[in-house]
Amino acid sequence: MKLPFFKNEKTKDIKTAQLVNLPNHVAVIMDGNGRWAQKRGLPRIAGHKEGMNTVREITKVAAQLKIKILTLYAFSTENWKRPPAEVEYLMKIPKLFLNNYLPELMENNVKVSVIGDLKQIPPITQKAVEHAINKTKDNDGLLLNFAFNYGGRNEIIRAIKQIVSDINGDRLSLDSLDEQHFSKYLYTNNISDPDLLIRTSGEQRLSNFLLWQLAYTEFWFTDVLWPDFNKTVFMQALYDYEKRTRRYGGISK
Ligand code: V0D
Repeated sequence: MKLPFFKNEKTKDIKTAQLVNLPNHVAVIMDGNGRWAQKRGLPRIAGHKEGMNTVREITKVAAQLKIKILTLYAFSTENWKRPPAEVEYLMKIPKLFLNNYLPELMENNVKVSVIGDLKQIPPITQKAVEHAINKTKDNDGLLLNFAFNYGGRNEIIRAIKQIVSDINGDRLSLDSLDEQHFSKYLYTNNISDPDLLIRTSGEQRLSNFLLWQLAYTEFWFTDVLWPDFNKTVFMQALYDYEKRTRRYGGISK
């Protein structure tokens, strides 16, 4: 892979000066954890565990770069179809992650949030997530937003049900419903749409992620598996984003 931006540069230092057009909101489909493990003859869950370290690293980089929002696709509504042992392990990850990294998230002024249906996940996991949301609620740095038990179509149906209920209860008039108002009924209410979507591991599809919100988003794909994703690859995505948006910046902004 070519990395022109980093030619002769120390990649350990983040050079914000060169990134003049940073995305506000980056969304990531963290794919390739199982494949990473299988390539090494390890069980898939070893890949999920390794993927946690990448979440930690990318969160730190995003916070330092002063990116405003990082939305990570952690578990989709379709992921329940995986083998029960794998689902069981995945459900333990948020608590494991937060037990290890909540102090570091606090140090980096990171605010944790979740989009998706938390009601269906094990109570122990729910409690750990709610604790983290509460503990970090006054932080005003990076918003680290996990899509957890999230599905884009489900989110839209849920919004429509709420809208119909509000119309029937005279809390909303049908005439006042427009795109801006509709988006208030989505999980991402108050969160701006992603500027950049990254998907790792070579697949190039949305997999039911943020269907409404990605309407105008720049997409960036890499063959790198999520456990191998790092600061250098992330910076490459940001560099490519800058190149693309700068080309149209004159007329679009
Ligand atoms: C596994 C790679 C952090 C993708 C990353 C069950 C698959 C590691 C969280 C997390 C997962 C979620 C909520 C929260 C704090 C942390 C996470 C899942 C999977 C879904 F409040 N990593 N991570 N959640 N993986």
